[in-house]
Amino acid sequence: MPNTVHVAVTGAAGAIGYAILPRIASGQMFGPDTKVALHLLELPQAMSALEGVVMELDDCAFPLLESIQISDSPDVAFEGVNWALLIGSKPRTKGMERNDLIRDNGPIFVGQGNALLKSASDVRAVVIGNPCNTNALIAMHNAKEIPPERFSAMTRLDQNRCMAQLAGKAGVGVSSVSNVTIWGNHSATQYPDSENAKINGQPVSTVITDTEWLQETMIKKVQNRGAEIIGARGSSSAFSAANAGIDHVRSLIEKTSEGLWYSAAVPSDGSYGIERGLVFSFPLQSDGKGNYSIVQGLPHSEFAKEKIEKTLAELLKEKDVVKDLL
Ligand code: NAX
Repeated sequence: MPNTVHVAVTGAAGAIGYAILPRIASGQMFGPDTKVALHLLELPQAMSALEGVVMELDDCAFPLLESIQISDSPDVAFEGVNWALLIGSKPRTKGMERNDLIRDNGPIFVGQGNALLKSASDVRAVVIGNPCNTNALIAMHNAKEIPPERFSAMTRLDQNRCMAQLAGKAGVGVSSVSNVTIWGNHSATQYPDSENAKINGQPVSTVITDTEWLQETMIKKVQNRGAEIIGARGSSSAFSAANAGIDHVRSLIEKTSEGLWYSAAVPSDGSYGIERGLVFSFPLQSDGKGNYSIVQGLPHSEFAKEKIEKTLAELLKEKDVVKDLL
């Protein structure tokens, strides 16, 4: 890790941008010994709002914040960045089909993949903008000389949501819950796996014996949590998404403790029979030197296999919808 980390954030004037920027600038993403140079990208019509965000960042007087650049050009914003948090994309509007959203947002990630390739030789890209798995696939395919394993998409919010549900049901603190895996797509087909998860080091099923709750209620709750929050708040998850973004990057950087894992969507290496190259959420462990590996050998019940097949089928369909962009 260089002494100063250059971090691009796209959609920086949006809701998640507003929640994540102070946390990056205060050192919560890269730690107390690393200075941060922010490279903020927005659409031309949002540059004025972005200037306001920059004023607020200035007014925080964060000791670790070395510099802030803003731009409406990906080539400029991505110049020399070490990390690119690709948050900006068009939100899904009422009545819009998922395929239309995929087609609408896909071109953004063609352009940003090209720009990363051109401007950033040592970059790790994290896609948060939805549909994040397929957007990451598009960016990766349009930045072919960047090693694919440097692209990931965020399913950490889903992992955190699942942990909170399990802790609530068991009546324990969330820190007692570990080894939760989100398999597949960041969408309503994702499979939040409690079969391999633990509470205080014990299999979840020995602590929560209500199988129907584990297989139906909890899974649906996690799959539909985003929609539930939109229903209650009138807008989508913002600070919990930003928080998950911090967790995602920290988990990629820091060595994972023995026996634990975290979830993120990364290009498949063929593990668990998932098509090679597809951006699929897996259990991961990091070595603390910038590399991760997919945890091997987790058992899947027939129930789990069926869920994984379903989310895999959705991702293969999404890939087909954008095949001309790859
Ligand atoms: P907002 O609409 O508040 O902000 C998005 C910002 O992106 C806007 O300021 C817009 O001007 C900018 N933008 C759009 N296209 C851009 C482009 N080509 N280049 C640069 N900036 C661009 O949305 P927000 O609530 O911040 O959500 C951002 C994205 O995160 C959405 O796609 C959303 O669906 C997705 N989410 C992903 C989550 C995940 O777990 N992976 C969870 C939260 C969230 O739903």
